Amino acid sequence: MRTQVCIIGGGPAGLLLAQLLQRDGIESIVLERRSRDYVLSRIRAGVLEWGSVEKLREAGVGARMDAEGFVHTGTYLSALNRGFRIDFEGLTGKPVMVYGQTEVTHDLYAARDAAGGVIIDEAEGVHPHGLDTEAPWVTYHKDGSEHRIDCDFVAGCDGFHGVSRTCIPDSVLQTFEKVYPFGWLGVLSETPPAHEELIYANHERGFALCSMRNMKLSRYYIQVPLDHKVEQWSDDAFWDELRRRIPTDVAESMVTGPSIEKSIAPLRSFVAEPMRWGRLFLVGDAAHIVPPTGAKGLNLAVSDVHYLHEGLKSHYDDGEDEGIERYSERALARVWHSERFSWQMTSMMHRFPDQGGFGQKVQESELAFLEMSRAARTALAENYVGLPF
Ligand code: RFL
Ligand code: PHB
Repeated sequence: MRTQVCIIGGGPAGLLLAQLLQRDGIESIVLERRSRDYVLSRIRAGVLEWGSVEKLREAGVGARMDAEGFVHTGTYLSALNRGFRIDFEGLTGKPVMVYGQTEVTHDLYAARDAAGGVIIDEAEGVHPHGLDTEAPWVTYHKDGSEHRIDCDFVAGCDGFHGVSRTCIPDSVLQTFEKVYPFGWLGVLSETPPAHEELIYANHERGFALCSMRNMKLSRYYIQVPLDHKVEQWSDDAFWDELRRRIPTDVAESMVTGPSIEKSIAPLRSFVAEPMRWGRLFLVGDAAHIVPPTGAKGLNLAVSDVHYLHEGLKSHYDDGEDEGIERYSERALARVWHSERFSWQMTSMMHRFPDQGGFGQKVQESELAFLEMSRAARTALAENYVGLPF
């Protein structure tokens, strides 16, 4: 088989890239390790920056998002069981969209199917070759035999645990990492959201987040120690702990019910540089991870796709390679802004094992300053709604 761009990974980054390329007449094949059911059942991000909303519309996958997503013009931060609002729209002129990553992925698969896009799922042992030549190829196993795809470029959209990043020689690849000493225990429940906007809560017992998917489906998270297991958290224990950490008025009126999903995710900051080696481009979580506190992971995948799409389009349309040569530099500049913001939100909102009473007071003071200072709120809002691509 031959294609122009071989895309490893059928998550949001890989599918969106395939969709945008096809609209410009550039062929691609997506190789995904998992089954489609597995990919479509993963519950992950919930918040889209406005730039991501516009990119999804440009890719022709905005219709259901526009009909079913929720435009949020602000969010709440809470300390000492009392919340205050950050007015995104008033401070920056932009809102965000609450629309689950599961739905985005669903819409992308539907669009790829409608356009006749090739997505090979359950592709095992995917491996790129010849990345530092002009004629790379990718091999994989499926249905008991080995297959080969020859291509012009390889897009490594295979997430943090993918194969693509490991193909860049150690002498070239630099990595930067920070692992946080806690995780998020997340619960999805078929209950109305506790509040019409998201609430990020700082509490001396640990962070909590009230989020939502729609008016009948809510998503909550609480900070837990890294050694905790999902099994040790009954639904009742989860709801009790959540109520302790969020604003009192919200806790009192919150509707609880059985969880339909419960999982623990560790928190990490990670960046791999460069994001291009020869004819391989790293895109999304394959190159970087942010802790979820800033809601940036999926949005960074979208901005990487934007830069790569522009670069590949100039290459095929005009024979101009500046875009692909500067892909890594452009993407990384934006990645580091989001890394900084996500680290800062995480540091301000979570309980660290060694922070003590002094650290807690400093966090509460930082939140009080945000409540009091329009300039501080504007800086937060500008980052949250997303810096320009
Ligand atoms: P993905 O989604 O991990 O997709 C990678 C795909 O590659 C496949 N794959 C392979 N395929 C072939 N061969 C191999 N060797 C392969 N290895 C892996 C995988 O099966 C998978 O299908 O990466 P992508 O596309 O870069 O997308 C990134 C986002 O998924 C991620 O950044 C976000 O989910 C992060 N995130 C959030 N981001 C936001 O923007 N806003 C949020 O509100 C938000 N909340 C979250 C989050 C992530 C969370 N978890 C569980 C990590 C909340 C949570 C709890
Ligand atoms: C979510 O709804 O899953 C969500 C929302 C905001 C975040 C992280 C996760 O910052």
